Amino acid sequence: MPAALRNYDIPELRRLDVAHHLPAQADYALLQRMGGSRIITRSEGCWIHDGEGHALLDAMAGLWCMQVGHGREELARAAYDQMTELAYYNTFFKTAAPPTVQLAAKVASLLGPPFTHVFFNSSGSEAVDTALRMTRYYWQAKGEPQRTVMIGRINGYHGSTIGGVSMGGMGAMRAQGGPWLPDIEHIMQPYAFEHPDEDPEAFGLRAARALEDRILEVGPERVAAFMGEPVQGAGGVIIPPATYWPEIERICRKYGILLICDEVICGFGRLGQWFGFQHFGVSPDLVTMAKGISSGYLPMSAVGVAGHVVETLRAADTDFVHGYTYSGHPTCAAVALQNLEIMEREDLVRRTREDAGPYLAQRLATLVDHPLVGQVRSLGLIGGVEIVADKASRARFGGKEGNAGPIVRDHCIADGLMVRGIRDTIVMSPPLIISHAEIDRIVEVIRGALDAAKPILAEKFAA
Ligand code: PXG
Repeated sequence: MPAALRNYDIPELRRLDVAHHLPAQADYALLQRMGGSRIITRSEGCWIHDGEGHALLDAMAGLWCMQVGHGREELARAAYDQMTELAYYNTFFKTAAPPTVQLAAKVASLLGPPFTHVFFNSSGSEAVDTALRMTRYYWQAKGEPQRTVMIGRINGYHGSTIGGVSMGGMGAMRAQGGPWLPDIEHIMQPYAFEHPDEDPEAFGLRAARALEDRILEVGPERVAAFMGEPVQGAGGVIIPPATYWPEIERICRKYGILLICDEVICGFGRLGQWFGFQHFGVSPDLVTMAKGISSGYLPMSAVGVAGHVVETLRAADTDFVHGYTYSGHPTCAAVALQNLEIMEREDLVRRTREDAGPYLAQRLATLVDHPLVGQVRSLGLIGGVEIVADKASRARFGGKEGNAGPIVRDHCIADGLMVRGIRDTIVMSPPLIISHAEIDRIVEVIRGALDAAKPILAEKFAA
């Protein structure tokens, strides 16, 4: 805790917010009508506090990122110590700082074989751009420069840069502008809930085979890589059937294309293993990661690179002309190292797998009797509650996607629970330190919000 809590002039801050600040992903007219953003002033553990005295249980861990929770003095100290010794230096001049090199070795060891190396950036979007550029460079170095086609998925999220939106399959983002990068294809997502008549395992295979169909359509000699999140996060917490990833891997190997797992959300314990690919039992060639690597205390991201890819880059014998001012930032690296140290000391990955994750699943399961709940799903500490108008037919409110989530979410937030409403799903991704009592609270608030929203939804979307 800071020595003394600062006193803020909240009305003035909200006025300045409207007058001068354009926040991320917002409806600026709506924000103006609301009189500005909610000002969050302090936090500890799994809780955030706003300037008007409300406490909210942070079931989103910031933005899917604060594995060790809020208020860790050790991380502040790691930043202070590094800043006073060497706050910043670059990695362009054949130079590197101690924590940068140590973090690379640490992340490579957590990834395990065949991973040997790591390329650093600051954000998840930058990691995705690095993976795209490295993939192209790799195929050039291999003497197959015609392999430029990347394959992603509908509702995949890979960031907000032009590269990230191009690779991603988010309809609302892609509707704003374009043209996006050429040579990027999108296949169906493994969203079993939408295919109730199919056996989930058979559906998983069918969804994966959409990759093979697309490779054959495009021409296998033109395909560079497939990129996917082990569990689609921002796409609504879509957990694929167990058959899906092994089949994706088999297809990538059959056609010799690179497999890229975007672990920006799934990495660093979220699914109960250090990385999501470890849970699903596959072995990618590149892994993008961010968020949990530093628990969001400072911006840090990375691309894990398998040894055989590194060998190809080395054989190219030219500069990989890519990098950012802040690639391998020493202070961010020092904080990330300390964050991983805390995660290991507190055994947070095992705790997620064996204790908190199963407890969340068990508690979410108590919601299935609710008339609005079509499905609950979770893996480790990521979860979703899918809202339906009719349980038997799985019909959605208003007959199409996206009407119910935000309404139920607003009730949750009003009752002190920060969750997201993605289309018709309430999603959560709490800090890995969350207690059983806090998990109970999440489920209790969601039930209350569903009860409160039921008549509103029924009236608004009356047939
Ligand atoms: N890949 C994945 C899988 C992500 O979830 C990014 C890349 C991009 O990371 P940066 O650090 O550039 O934001 C993400 C980020 C949401 C939401 O709507 C999700 C993310 C970011 C912002 C909002 O749930 N994920």
